Amino acid sequence: MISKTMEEALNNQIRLEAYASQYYLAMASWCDKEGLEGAAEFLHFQSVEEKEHMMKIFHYLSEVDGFAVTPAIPQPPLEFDSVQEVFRLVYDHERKVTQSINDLVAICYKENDYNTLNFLQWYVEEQREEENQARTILDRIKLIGNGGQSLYFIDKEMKKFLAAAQAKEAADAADPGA
Ligand code: OFO
Repeated sequence: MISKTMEEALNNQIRLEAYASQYYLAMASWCDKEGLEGAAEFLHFQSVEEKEHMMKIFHYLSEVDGFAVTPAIPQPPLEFDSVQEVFRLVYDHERKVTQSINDLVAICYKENDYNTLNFLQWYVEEQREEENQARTILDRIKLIGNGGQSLYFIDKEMKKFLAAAQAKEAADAADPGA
């Protein structure tokens, strides 16, 4: 059992997660085109993660007798000015998602929906980590700067961020309650 207000709010979140998945996929493709293999792999991985975030809500809605709406997704941008711009946009988007999760939590209290509140705890934690990760990447890119070999070093760093994200995913899968 879920209220219409909560159902609609969760469907909005489904749309946002789906857009994040497409957005990061478009960024991955641009990075590939620019020869930034490490950044592309990282963004492909993030894109799949966002799809999983979407599906988790999708299944939750079915479980509580709600209706999960398959979202229409607007065309994301396909061209970017620089790898720095890409990760600034990732950071902006993650902050937007965090705000949206916080709004959902506020609705849970208004609706006395403690099931959904409990379900959303995973997202609260995930957003803290994702926002922190995006900010750290952006800081690292700024630190490396715009020198001659900067793109080479940025791309190398991105492979390390990917390895860390993959290790975290493996740890979460091994111990989902942690
Ligand atoms: Fe779905 O966590 Fe990023 O946006």
